This record gives sequence, C-alpha cells and structure tokens, in this order.
Amino acid sequence: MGLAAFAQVSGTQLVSSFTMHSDADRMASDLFANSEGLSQEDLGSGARLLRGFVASEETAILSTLREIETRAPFRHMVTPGGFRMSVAMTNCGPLGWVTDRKGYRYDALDPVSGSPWPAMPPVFSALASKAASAAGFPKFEPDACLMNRYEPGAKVSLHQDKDEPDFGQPIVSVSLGVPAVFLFGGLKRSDKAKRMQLFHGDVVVWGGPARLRYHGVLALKAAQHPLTGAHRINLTFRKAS
Ligand SMILES: O=C(O)CCC(=O)C(=O)O
Ligand SMILES: [Mn+2]
Repeated sequence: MGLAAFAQVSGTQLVSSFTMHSDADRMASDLFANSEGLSQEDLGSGARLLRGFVASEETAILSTLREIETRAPFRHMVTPGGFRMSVAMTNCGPLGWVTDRKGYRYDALDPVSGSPWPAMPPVFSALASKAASAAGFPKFEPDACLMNRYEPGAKVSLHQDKDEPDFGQPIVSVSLGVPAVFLFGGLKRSDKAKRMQLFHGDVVVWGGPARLRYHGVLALKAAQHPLTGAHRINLTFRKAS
C-alpha cells in the first residue's frame, strides 16, 4: 500500500449489537451465483466479491494464524509521517509489508525479531490461488501475506496497493471475524467509493484494470464474533517480487 493513507487511531465507537448477515446486505445489482451456489458480486472490470468463499478452511486458517502470531506478533507499525497505525499487522511468506519512518516497503525479515517471516502456510496460499482463479486470475501464486487485525475503532483510509513491482498480479483480500464496511473506489482518490459490508469468509479480489483502485475500511464497530472475539482479521495476499 502506498499509504499516506493507513490511518491513525480513532476513538473507539461502542455499538453493542452483533451485525448479522441480512438479505439486504446480500443484495447487489450485479449479484450472481457460482457453480457451488455461493454468491459473487461483480465490482467492475477485474474486481469481484466472493461471498462466503472461506468455508471448511476457516478453522485451519485461524489456528495457523495463532501459530504465526507466536513467532511474529501483531504490532502497530508507524507511517513514514510518524503516525501509529490503528490496525495491528504481521506477515507470513517470503516477503512482508512493513512501514516505519524510512517508508513503506517489503522486507524478507521481520524488523521486530530480525528473523525471516514465518513461511506461508499451504492452507493460506491454496485459498488465495483458488479465490484468484474464481475471480478470473488463474495463475496467482502469492509470496506475501499481510495480516491486519482490527480492534473496535481501527480503520484504514482510502489508499492504493502500489508497493508491488508487477501490477499484472491481483490482490486477494480475505475477511474473517467481525464484519466491517469496505470502501471500494476508483482509480482516482476523488472517485466516489462504493460501500459494502464484508462478513466472515468473504473474499475480495481485484486485478487487471481494477488493480490500482482506491480502497479502505471504515472504523470497526464493536461486536463479537464466535471465532475472533472483538476483532476483524484481514489477510491480504500479494505477489511482491
Ligand atoms: O482490511 C481490509 O479489508 C483491507 C486491507 C488493505 O487494504 C491492505 O492491507 O492494504
Ligand atoms: Mn490495501
């Protein structure tokens, strides 16, 4: 991400109700079902929302995430401008996205431990490749997985993911836990952004003509999810080399 973008801590907003999937949330003008009966939403050329795409893998993914965390704990990174990010992050795979006063970049080493990031678990890379294929990008092999952990109030301002060398490769973004409102804009920051709720198991893929579309996440509302408690977890898969 080229994130002037990724936002500072904002006040925690207390909302007690647990947001459930509703029919209205699932309605979209360009909604259709794939061969497994899962709904997909066309978000414009090169971009697709795969509802409930994470299914049987959810337990393996969350338990593997907990193992990764013991070796590369979530931490609040600092932007080049000196702001602490409200979203806590860690990485797995050969390359990890980092930010500090020196800038945004990918690094093979975790700056906290000085060791390589934990390897990308096969269950992660298989899910990312499968989602990319389902969205029309059949040869995606990610070498970076940025894990974002949102607590209530945490958010990500509108930004483009542009620290990768090859914009021919898509982004695969997996949502787990507490639902959040995702903003999906255009190629210019000023373009009007579509707002959509992302629920546990949803995957958004964007590439090709959509690869540099602006996107962000509104401040997370307080809620509980049976598998992640008060948190939303996002896994963002990229080809970073
Ligand atoms: O959490 C999300 O859904 C998006 C995260 C994101 O845009 C990023 O990590 O670059
Ligand atoms: Mn991003």
